[in-house]
Amino acid sequence: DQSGMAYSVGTTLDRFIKSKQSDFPFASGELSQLLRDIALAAKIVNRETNRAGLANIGGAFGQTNVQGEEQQKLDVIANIRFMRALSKGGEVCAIVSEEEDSVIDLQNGSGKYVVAIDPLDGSSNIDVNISIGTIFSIYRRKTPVGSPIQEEDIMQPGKEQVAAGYVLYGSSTMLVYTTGFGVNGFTYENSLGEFFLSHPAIQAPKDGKIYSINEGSELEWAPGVKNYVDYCKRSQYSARYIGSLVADFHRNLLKGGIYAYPSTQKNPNGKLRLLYEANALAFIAEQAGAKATNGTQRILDIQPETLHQRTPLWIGSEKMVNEAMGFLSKKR
Ligand code: AHM
Ligand code: MG
Repeated sequence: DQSGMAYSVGTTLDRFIKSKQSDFPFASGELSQLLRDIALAAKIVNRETNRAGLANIGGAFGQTNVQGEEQQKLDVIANIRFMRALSKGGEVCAIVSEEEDSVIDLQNGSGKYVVAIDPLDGSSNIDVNISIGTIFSIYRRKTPVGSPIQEEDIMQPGKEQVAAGYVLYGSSTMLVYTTGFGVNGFTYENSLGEFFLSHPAIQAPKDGKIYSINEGSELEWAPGVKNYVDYCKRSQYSARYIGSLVADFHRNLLKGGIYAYPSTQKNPNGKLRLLYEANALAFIAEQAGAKATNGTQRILDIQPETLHQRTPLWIGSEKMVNEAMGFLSKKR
């Protein structure tokens, strides 16, 4: 519960996480530690993204790594940073990453948590200095701690998440997360190297006037999708599409809006990944009073079947998502 807690805007992330420990009276503090590990990796990735444009002239700035190797791509670097933070921290037993073909079983005898992560999402924006993001989901493993990881530990529906969040590397860097007690946002203060609580208890507007969809795919859409987008135009909504899911989602969460990556003829399941893209944002959306569906089913109820499975995604202000579903369900 948010009420009566001794924190205010200006609280650091560390202090906030500590103050929230009482949300989990019987917990050992491992989830809190895991969130701090993720925040630390986020700071490192933030540093790397900030100097990304210097990569080519990196040598001159001493940016080639100690082995003298060439600069790696930012998404690979981000994956390495998060993998390292998650595996060294000790709380995690297995990781699913967009950058890894299979599950990473850390063979950690004490880790309780499974993490699904997209270390750096928005690949088309990485090289051109446009906002990108990290998305993460945290689950408690189902089988006993210390035993080998099983499918049921990994293939959990989104409603089983114990925490989820994203980092937005934008005009400023933010970390937004939930542990199922509302959503809180933190802004990174570069010179102090700290995240500060800047957006406490985020509530998404119930309705909005922004729609975010890649209209380049219009010819591939089902009639319902086209009809809904036409409705958005008749209603004189604003089209806003960055092409970075975190950034598009974050804007709509704060301002009111809908993001859609629908099924198309070519890709009946759309493009986005259930385990490390849709689920985390769906959890955050619901915690902020917004909504997320694949067009027929609540995202958080979907039982995953494969690691990298895709799902259509309609996410954002409740009224807008409901309206969109109205159009999708009509035959023509
Ligand atoms: P990625 O994982 O390769 O970065 O792809 C995911 C991204 C999302 O951030 C974004 O919403 C979407 O792909 C944009 O796709 P498109 O360019 O097809 O509109
Ligand atoms: Mg991605």
